[in-house]
Amino acid sequence: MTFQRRFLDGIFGRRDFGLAQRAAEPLSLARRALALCLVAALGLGAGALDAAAHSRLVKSDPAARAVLSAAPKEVRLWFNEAIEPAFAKIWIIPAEGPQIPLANHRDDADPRLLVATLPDNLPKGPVAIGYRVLSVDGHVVESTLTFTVQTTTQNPT
Ligand SMILES: [Cu+2]
Repeated sequence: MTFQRRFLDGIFGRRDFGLAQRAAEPLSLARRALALCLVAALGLGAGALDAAAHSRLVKSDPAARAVLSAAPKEVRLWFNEAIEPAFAKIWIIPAEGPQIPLANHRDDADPRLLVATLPDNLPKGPVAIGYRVLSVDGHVVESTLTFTVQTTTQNPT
């Protein structure tokens, strides 16, 4: 584990883990996460076995790129394996300003489901959600998803 960490740090540098916090490009983030896992797999010589143990998002509600007529009350993230909420983080990435952390909890009926409560004053337009979970194999998986809350054109005038 220590060797693995040092190996990764040597290649990517520690600062890279903080990059996600200011990155606005989900694609490059996803690529980076994939690269991390591949490098880790090579470093371990475990190949497919290690990649198979890596947490990944399989479904979400709202779905990525969904366009909604009303602001949702929560974000639900389903993973391919059980997630430990204590080591999970979900946050809103505003167009400007600091991240807004969201309280999250695991669904009692499904250990693979993480639920984050959204604020009531969620602005209309695109909403970017960041999430970070700890895989069973010890790798941190971080990515984003974006959905859009439609601007209503109802004007009571
Ligand atoms: Cu992994």
